[in-house]
Amino acid sequence: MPFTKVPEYSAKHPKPADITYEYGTAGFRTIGENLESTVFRVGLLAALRSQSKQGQVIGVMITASHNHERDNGVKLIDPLGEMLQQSWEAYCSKLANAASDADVQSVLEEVARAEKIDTSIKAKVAYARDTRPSGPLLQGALEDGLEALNVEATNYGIISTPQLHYIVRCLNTAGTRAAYGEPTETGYNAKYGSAYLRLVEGKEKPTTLHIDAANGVGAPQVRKLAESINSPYFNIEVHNHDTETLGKLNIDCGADYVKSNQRQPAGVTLIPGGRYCSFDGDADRIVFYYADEAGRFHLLDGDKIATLVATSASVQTAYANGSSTSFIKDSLKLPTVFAKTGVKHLHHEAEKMAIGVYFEANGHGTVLFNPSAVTALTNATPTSPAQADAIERLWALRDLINESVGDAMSDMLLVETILICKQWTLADWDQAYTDLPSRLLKVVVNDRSVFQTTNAEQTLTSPAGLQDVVDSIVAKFPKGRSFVRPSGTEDAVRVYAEAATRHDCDQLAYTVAGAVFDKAGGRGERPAE
Ligand code: G16
Repeated sequence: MPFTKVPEYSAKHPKPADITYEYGTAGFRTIGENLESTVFRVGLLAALRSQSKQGQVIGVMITASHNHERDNGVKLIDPLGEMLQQSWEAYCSKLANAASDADVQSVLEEVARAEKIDTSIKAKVAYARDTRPSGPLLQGALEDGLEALNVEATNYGIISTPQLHYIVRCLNTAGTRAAYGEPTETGYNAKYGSAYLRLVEGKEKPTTLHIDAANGVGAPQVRKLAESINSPYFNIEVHNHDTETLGKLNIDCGADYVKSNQRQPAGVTLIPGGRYCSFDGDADRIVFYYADEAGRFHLLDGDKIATLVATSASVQTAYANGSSTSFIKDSLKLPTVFAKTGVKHLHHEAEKMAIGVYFEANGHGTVLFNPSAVTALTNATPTSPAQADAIERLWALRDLINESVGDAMSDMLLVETILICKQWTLADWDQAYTDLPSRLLKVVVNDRSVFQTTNAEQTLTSPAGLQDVVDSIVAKFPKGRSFVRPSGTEDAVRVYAEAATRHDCDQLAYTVAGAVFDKAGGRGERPAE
């Protein structure tokens, strides 16, 4: 029997009795030291997932991305580098919560039966982790899970999340017409670096780009990318690059900090005219920013990136600033649709479009070329040198984009390319439309699972009556919009608000957050301005 060794291995990684795990927005996320049994079990499920895909390589990434350093997480990556098929998320949660070692074996048998898996197929898994201190322990647990099912496993070390997505896609497309590139760090740098140079060489050179790497894995990786590009067209200075000192990851820096606090990260002094961006802890998000002549901070977030990149269509979440949505619809005259928070939801919507641009306001996103667009490009016969050049540039653009997932480094090169081609400063880019003031708050409650939503997470269906309260508060503020949803990566409820003025927006956000706190079991400090 294929699973007979499982209970013995499982006994080395016992599940804490009092914790219930859930495969959330981006896999499992919680305090790192509580994740050992879960990561072990994800290793087991990765094997089955690979077998269900006839032995294609499945990725396992150990990271908690933008979350606190004490947290960690784990997620599965499907063969084309996309997020795990959603119907398998329930298996993940069920396996993670199996009470005994024997139950772990039974759940695996159940999944194998339900999915009609041929367990004689050799399973293959590629795995990596970020720089978190709990990473080595969790990696050990994962390796036990892989060993228990005799998986052919490859460790890609400490790399960014999007690099692992890229590698998985490369491994599974090697030798086919859809070959994506060399499945190595060097191959990644060569592919994106050379596409970038194909697009920008000959244009005016950009000034230095200052990168806040959140003291995470993006710091060493972006330096290697720069070494590979080795050109005055990519002149960077990396800040917050300390991946050694404990307690620094994502603290007062990184894309999430900059977006949430609407201010520059610690360790970076903004000089008017300077160009700045921030990655998050595993380099799958990016936001840009600058200071104007008066020293005022200006943020260019995922919405601004989407509008810069939008050429065909774009997908947003409820967090998208109302101004960006009107700009895409009314000025660019492009369709825009809304999806639930989580790259996994946006990705599927964008796949339906010929060229789909999707970005979350927090800086997660990418561009997808669907097969019809690729075929059209392949069959295009240029009738002039200008057309031939345009076609070549579209191919280079496709090579520049990490289609498997949102990727801070590839998105950074994409934005740089557009700015260089347009000869735009960050301030020029910012002129396209003015964001409505917005605010994102966190409320800690006794039980966030009572929060349920509909309408792409913009309307609460539970707790009963709370949406009416939110609506009545919103109605008092010109251009007011607010919604409440449970986080899928942190133990908190998120409150988003926007309104015509900064003062109104803050009042709206704190009033809604206060109502959530009072009516739905708030814990700790009541949110206040
Ligand atoms: C993850 C997801 C994102 C999501 C974010 C916050 O980001 O990949 O799609 O927007 O969590 O999700 P939530 O509001 O449900 O906590 P990351 O950068 O942590 O991987």
